[in-house]
Amino acid sequence: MKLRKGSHNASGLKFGIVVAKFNKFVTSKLLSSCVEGLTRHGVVAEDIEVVRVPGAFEIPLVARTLASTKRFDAVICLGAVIRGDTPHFDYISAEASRGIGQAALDADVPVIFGVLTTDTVAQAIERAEPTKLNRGGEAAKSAIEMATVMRMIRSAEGASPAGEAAGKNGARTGRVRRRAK
Ligand code: INI
Repeated sequence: MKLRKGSHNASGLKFGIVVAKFNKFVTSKLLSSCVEGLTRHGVVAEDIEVVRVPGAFEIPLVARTLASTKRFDAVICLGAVIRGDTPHFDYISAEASRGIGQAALDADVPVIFGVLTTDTVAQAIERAEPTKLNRGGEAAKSAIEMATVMRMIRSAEGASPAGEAAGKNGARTGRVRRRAK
């Protein structure tokens, strides 16, 4: 049996982040924790590209476009949808989650769902707080894990026992070279 899992060594990896401006008092915290999480694991600032969009509803298109460029090892989506008195919440959160999942499948690149969907403002703040649940940092970790495991399972090196020993945790050594079409 072979067990494959991603690592937390992200040096040399590139990430795109799509962040919604709506509920910025929450999403700005998600963004700073996410960037902090990436850099803590070895990502340099030049390898992070942030795109701001109006709200969570707009995230999927930009996420898919970024991911389709193949310039990134993973794309991270950050937003905060907070329930109000109308069904608006349901439409936006459903479209954001469906579209973000679809973006990953369409582009064949990990796209991480870091969009909070909460009943109250207090719940959103709690989940964005760096010292508490910190979903921005969690999204960064998931992105690194997915980026490294995807490299590993795609690389010929990583797929052989010899490569497993040589290519540490699917980081740079396991890079996939895409053939020109
Ligand atoms: N966008 C959010 O990101 N969070 C919300 O809570 C929200 N609410 O509640 O309305 C929200 N609405 C804006 C939406 O995402 C679009 O930007 C807008 O509908 C324009 O397409």
